[in-house]
Amino acid sequence: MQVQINDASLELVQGDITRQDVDAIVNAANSSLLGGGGVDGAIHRAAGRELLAECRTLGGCETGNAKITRGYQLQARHIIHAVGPVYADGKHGESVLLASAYRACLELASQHACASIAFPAISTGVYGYPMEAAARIAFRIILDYLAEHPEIKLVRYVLYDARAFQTHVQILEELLTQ
Ligand code: AR6
Repeated sequence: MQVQINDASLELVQGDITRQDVDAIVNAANSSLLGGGGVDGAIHRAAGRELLAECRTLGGCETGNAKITRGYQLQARHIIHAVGPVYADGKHGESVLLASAYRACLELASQHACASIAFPAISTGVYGYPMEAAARIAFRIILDYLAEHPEIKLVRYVLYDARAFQTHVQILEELLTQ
């Protein structure tokens, strides 16, 4: 699925974030920035050991924020390590923190001249954020940002499995018809 916002595209694809040929890919990291499972593990494996060495110099990252590194063995020039919230019950500021993590990634992409960026569904795996709610927040932030920042030409949202992909298509269609 592809949506046009001025000169930019928002694409939804099913696939593996580590294999995206974009300027920057986003990692769903934890606040240590020293690796983990899920997307984080896959990115560290694909980028190689130099990534961990650079991450060790960053001093971690607070929830709702993001930090950028080189992409090493990835096709992507940069990796933006975002720390989404652990979902408790929706009453602990999770939505604000998730929105803030997405916005921080987009701002870093702008600052580092990344015209194309690929996101995974941050916080929807180990961190337990309900997928529909997370998708609404992610798309709202991305669509608003693209409308105001012509330097970003492509946002690709990468869903790992068919069910997640279908859910996201449905949510984006809903948002666009509101
Ligand atoms: N490409 C795209 N999406 C993926 C991939 C992939 N290769 N692998 C998994 N997903 P998660 P979180 C999907 O758990 O919830 C780590 O240990 C997955 O199906 O990677 O933010 C970190 O170190 C899910 O929908 O990230 C943290 O400790 C989504 O990506 C913690 O997990 C995110 O799942 C972060 O948890």
